[in-house]
Amino acid sequence: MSGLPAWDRCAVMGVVNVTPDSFSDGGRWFDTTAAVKHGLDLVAEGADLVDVGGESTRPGATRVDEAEELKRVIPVVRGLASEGVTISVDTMRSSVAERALAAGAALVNDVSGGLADPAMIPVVADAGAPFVVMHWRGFLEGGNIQGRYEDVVSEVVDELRARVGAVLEGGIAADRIVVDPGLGFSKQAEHDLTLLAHLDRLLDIGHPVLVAASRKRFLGRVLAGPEGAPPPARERDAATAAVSALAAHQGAWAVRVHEVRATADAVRVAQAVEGARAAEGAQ
Ligand code: PMM
Repeated sequence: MSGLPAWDRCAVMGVVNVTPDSFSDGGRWFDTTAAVKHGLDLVAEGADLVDVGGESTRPGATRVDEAEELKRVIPVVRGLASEGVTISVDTMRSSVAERALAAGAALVNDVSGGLADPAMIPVVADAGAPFVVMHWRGFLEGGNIQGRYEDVVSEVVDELRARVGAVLEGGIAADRIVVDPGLGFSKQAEHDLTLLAHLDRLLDIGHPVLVAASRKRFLGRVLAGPEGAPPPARERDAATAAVSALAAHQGAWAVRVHEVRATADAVRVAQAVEGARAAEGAQ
């Protein structure tokens, strides 16, 4: 396999969290059969690939041990792969990535960008698999939850460039690297919004960009307004689809979402608008 899976528009990555405690959908798909069925439903709704994860990354979450993560993730990857689904595995552990790739996963999505486990980059390099490098400043505990920036866009871009350098040095081919601003990871709502306003700067890094805004806190803040209480995570799907349209319009490679249908429509609309622009240019 060379490069990344290719689509003719921004891809839709549907999320299957096989966890009892993920912040937006924890517990709902915490069983192999239910998780595989959910992944297939997401594909039927328009997902191009499915991101399977067995560890919650929400602030203050305790890490699951390796055996438990393997037990959650691998059967779901196997089940979806046997149905021909393109799968990414959302893990910070090299052992889980390695087993998931052997079970049929097509790419590795590591929210730590290879920082949490030094064996991650060699494992992905050996497998020749694509790798998502997310911007990460460490586990979400204490002062790390909020994140401090003088200039969030420049700092995230510089830190991502440094990680991409390390990943390349570790032997992962340039055409298999995706970057991700890590919305909500050591970032406050205004940081997330500023990053979305400057996706062009992330694209300038020179790798496809993944945007994972789905149901995140900053959307709760936007919907709540200055005084109000944020709506619960599951009431943030229309806002998520709005971000999907904006991200697709700006040239994102993929958007990672829990509710696929509205985002599948959003990326199609963005593609149609882009098609109209291209047709005009061709006249
Ligand atoms: N966010 C979450 C999990 N995995 N992967 C990438 N690449 N980027 C993200 O921003 C990201 C991720 C946390 O969200 P969830 O608990 O709702 O799945």
